[in-house]
Amino acid sequence: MSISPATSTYRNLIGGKWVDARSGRTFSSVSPANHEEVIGTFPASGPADVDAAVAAARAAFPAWSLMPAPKRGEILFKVARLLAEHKEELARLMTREMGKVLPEARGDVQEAIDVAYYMAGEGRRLFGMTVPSEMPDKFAMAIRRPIGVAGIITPWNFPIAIPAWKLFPALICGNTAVIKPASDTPACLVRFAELLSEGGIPDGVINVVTGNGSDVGHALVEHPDVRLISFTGHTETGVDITTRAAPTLKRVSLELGGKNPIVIWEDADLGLALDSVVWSAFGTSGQRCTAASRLIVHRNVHDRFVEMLRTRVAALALGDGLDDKTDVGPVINDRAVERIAGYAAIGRKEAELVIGGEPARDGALARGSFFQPTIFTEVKPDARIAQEEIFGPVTSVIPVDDWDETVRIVNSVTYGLSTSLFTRDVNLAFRSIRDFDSGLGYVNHGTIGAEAHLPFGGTKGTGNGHREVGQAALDFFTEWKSVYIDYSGKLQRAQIDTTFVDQT
Ligand code: UN1
Repeated sequence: MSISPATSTYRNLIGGKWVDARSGRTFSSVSPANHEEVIGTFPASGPADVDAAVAAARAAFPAWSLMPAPKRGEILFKVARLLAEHKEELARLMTREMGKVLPEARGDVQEAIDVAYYMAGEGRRLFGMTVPSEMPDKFAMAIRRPIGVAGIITPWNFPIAIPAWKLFPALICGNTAVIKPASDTPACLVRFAELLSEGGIPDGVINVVTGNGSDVGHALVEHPDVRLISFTGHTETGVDITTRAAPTLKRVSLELGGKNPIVIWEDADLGLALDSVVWSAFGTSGQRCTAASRLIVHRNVHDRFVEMLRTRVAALALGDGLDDKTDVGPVINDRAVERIAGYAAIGRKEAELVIGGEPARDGALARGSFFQPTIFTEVKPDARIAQEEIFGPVTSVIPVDDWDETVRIVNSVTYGLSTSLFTRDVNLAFRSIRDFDSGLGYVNHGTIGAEAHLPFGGTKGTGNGHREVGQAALDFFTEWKSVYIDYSGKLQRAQIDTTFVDQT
């Protein structure tokens, strides 16, 4: 296994070799904090590169899937240790490439390390089931089987954690993979793949193809030898992937958008709610699927809370995520600034602007893609800024008076990823868990910060019913095989020769 050169020219990883795109074309990744800083150049790949990567993954499948799972786990343990050794280097690369502040980038790498350890341990479990047979002298069990080549398409907002969420369960279950990283964060993924290779993942078991969605993504999703697709990103892309994957009957796992509410009840600890809101709404510059983009606040505390929030947000420092004085980094690129500014303009018509609402271009910020942390209040639950995912540092306050109305508003969006309630009332806390329609529910904690060993995913338009990480990930990346071993030495007909008790 050769390592990609130390220069800023990166290559695809296909069958253990670092190679250029067949076409020789390249694209660049630039820092969102400073567009003059080029992170590197990458292959602008196409269908021929995808074909080669899928062929390599397919060729590597028999040996990898037959390797005892505990041995695959040992490799993942080594990978986990290597990632931990390189945590700081990976975090700095991430901050340069996609902008999140360094402590958050470290958290992103830590999430990958956590998943690596968890899935490494799964190598000694991958529990199936044994059940008693309805016949005498007959054994019945179900075992998990690897499926084949997984196509993994990852976003830029968690450029190491989310590839880890998808890759490590895929690998421990015995699948091989072709990964297409987001075009905004290829360097993070290539460096991650280098460390995986160094940790002992055999050639061809993971393959990396960089490039855009229409050239690489489509080819991967439509490829007849790819059996699984795991995707995190925009809802429209998720729908398109589902459609393209249908003719070859692929299994598809989607993690899509969110419009996550934090409900602040009149009895809440407002100081705690404030800290949590600032973190959930403006962490990663609001670019998390789990970001709190709706604050549903009881009227009795609304004015006080909004004033507390305005004061805190006014003091947030925007800047380069590598600078430890920075609270909020850039957004991913100038297209994102334009999209967010478009929503801010809509918000001005629909609601009252409390603070922010503009791109941030003072001094050094002009070199990158920055948007002011923005709050609207008196937002109607059905306003566009309260319904559509903005994916930026913008949050909408919706005042409420009663609980039933609150539940209706929480559930009034097409998404169902993460919901949160701040209250001291234990009855309301349990009702929120029962009644808020979401895949993640928090009490006295913001909407972000899911841990790596519980299922992650959402209801309604957030996905298609699958969950990532934890045990749930194993269900996506394996297929069940039910096995019956009859040691009676005679024909025993299921459902027919069962004469022990008269069931009539
Ligand atoms: C995402 O926003 O796409 O719970 C993932 C969290 C993180 C993962 C977020 N652990 O916010």
